[in-house]
Amino acid sequence: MFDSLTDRLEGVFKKIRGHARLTEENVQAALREVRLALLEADVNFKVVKDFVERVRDRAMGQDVLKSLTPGQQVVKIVHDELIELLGGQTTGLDLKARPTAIMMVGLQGSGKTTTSAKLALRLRRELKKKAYLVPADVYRPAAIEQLKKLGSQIDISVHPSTPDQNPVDICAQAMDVAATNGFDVVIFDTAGRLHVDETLMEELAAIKARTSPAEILFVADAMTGQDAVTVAASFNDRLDVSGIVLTKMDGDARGGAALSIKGVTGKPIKFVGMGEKLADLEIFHPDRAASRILGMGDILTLIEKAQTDINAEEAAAMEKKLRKAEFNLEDFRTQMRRVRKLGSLDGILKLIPGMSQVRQKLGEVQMPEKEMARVEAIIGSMTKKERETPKIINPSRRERIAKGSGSTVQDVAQLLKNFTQMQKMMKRMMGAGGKMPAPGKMPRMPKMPGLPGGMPGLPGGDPGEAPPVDPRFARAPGKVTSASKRKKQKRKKGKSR
Ligand SMILES: Nc1nc2c(ncn2[C@@H]2O[C@H](COP(=O)(O)OP(=O)(O)OP(=O)(O)O)[C@@H](O)[C@H]2O)c(=O)[nH]1
Ligand SMILES: [Mg+2]
Repeated sequence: MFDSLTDRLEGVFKKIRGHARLTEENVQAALREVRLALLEADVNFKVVKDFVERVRDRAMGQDVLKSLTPGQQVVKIVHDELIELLGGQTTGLDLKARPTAIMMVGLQGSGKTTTSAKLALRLRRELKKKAYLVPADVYRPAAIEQLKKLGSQIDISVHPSTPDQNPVDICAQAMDVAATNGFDVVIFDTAGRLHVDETLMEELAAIKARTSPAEILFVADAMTGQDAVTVAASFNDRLDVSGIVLTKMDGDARGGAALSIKGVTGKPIKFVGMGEKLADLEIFHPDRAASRILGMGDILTLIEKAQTDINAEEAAAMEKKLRKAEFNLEDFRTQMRRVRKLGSLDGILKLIPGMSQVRQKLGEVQMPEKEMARVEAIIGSMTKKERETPKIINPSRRERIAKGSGSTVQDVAQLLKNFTQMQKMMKRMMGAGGKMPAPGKMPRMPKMPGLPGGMPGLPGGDPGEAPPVDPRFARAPGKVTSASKRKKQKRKKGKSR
C-alpha cells in the first residue's frame, strides 16, 4: 500500500534534505510537489489543500527555517500532519457491552462477509473473545452459506439464519441467542447493494434502531479510491458509523481512500484488510502508516508479524542447535519456511526503514523467492537421512535429487558446497565459548545458488532476517518471543483497544 506515493515523496524529501539552509522558496517548491504527489495518489482535493496549508503554516515558522536541520524539520512536520490526516491515534473497538453488537455495512463486494470472519478470528486470537457470526443478507443467493463456510473454517459459531426471515428479526433474535449462550461479540454481516439505495439504508437503520450496536463498521474496497470515500460519507450521514474498515489494501498502491476518508467523514479507519486469507486483517495505526508512506518503514509491524508467526520454543531449540553447530539441512529448510511464512520478501522489505529505495534498485526482488523455492525443492527431494547427514550424499544420490527437484546436478552440488561452508563458518563462530555474536556482527550466509545477497533465514539476526537492519532492531527470535513478553504485549494491546 502507498507504494507510488512513497516513491514520489522520497524524491521530494531527498532534495529538501540536501539543502543546508532552506528558503521559503525551497519549501514552497517542495510543497508544490507534495501537493501533486497527493493528488496523483488520488487523495481528495480538499483534503490535499488543507493538508498542504497546515504543513506550510508550520514549516514557514522562522524557527524551522533557521534551525540546523531545516530539511529534516520539514519532513517531521509532514510526518506529523500525515498521522493527523490518517486519524491521529489508533482507535480500537468499543467492546464494553455484553454481548457487543458490531454491524458491518457497505456496498456489494466490499468485503463485509470476509471481514466479519476475519474480525471474529482476531477477537478470539487477540482478546480471547467469543464471537457469534450472524448472516443478515437474505437477498443474495448463497450469502448465508458463504458466512457459514467461513465460520466453520475457523471454528466460529454462525447463527442459523434462513432466507425467508427478515434481517431485522434475524439480528434481534441473534442477540438473544448470544446473550443466553455467553457470546461476547455478535457480528452482523448485512447485505450489500451495487449503489447506495434507500431500501437498503432503511433496513440498516432499522437493524440499528432495534439492536443498538456499539460499532457500525463501514467496509470499503480501498481500490475504489474516491468512490469509497463518497459512499462512506453517505453511509455515515445515514447511519452515523463508528469506524471504517478498508479492505484490499494489499492491492492498492495509491492509498487515496486511506488518506482521504478520515478527513471527509471524520470517522477513523479501525482495520485494514491486507489479503484474502482470514488472518489478513490488521489494526490500522496512523503513525505506522505515515512512517510507511514516508519510506521510514514499519519495524513495529514487522516485529509483530515475527512474534505471531514464530514459535518461541522452536526458536530456542534452533538456537541451541546452532550453538552446538548441529545445524543440518532439515533445520535449514525449517528456517527458510519460517521466513517465507512471514510473507513475501518484498513485503518484508517494505517494512524496513529506507528499504523502499533498495527495493526499487534491486528490481528483481522477486528473484530470491524463486530461488528459495528452488532450494526448497532440492532439499525436499532428499531423504530425511540425507537432510540430517548431508555427507552421505554421493554422486548417484545427487543425480536422484537433481531429477526429483527438476534441477541440475550442479545446482545440487552447489547447494551442498554452500551448506558445508556455512556449517564450517558456524563452527568457527560458535567455537569461542559457544557465544552467539552480537546480531549486528552476524556474518551473512554464504551465497546459495544464484542468490544475489546471501540466504536469509538464519536465526540470530533480525526478525525478518532478510537484509541487514539497524542492530537496535535486530534481535534473536528466541528473545523477541519470550512467553512472558508476549503476554505483556497482549495485555497492552487489549488495553489500547
Ligand atoms: N485481496 C483482498 N481481497 C479481499 C479482501 N477482503 C475481501 N476480499 C475479497 O473480496 C471479495 C468480496 O468479499 P466479500 O466478503 O464476499 O464481500 P461482501 O461485502 O460480503 O459482498 P456482498 O455480500 O456481495 O455484498 C472476496 O473475493 C474476498 O476474498 C482483502 O483485504 N484483500
Ligand atoms: Mg457478503
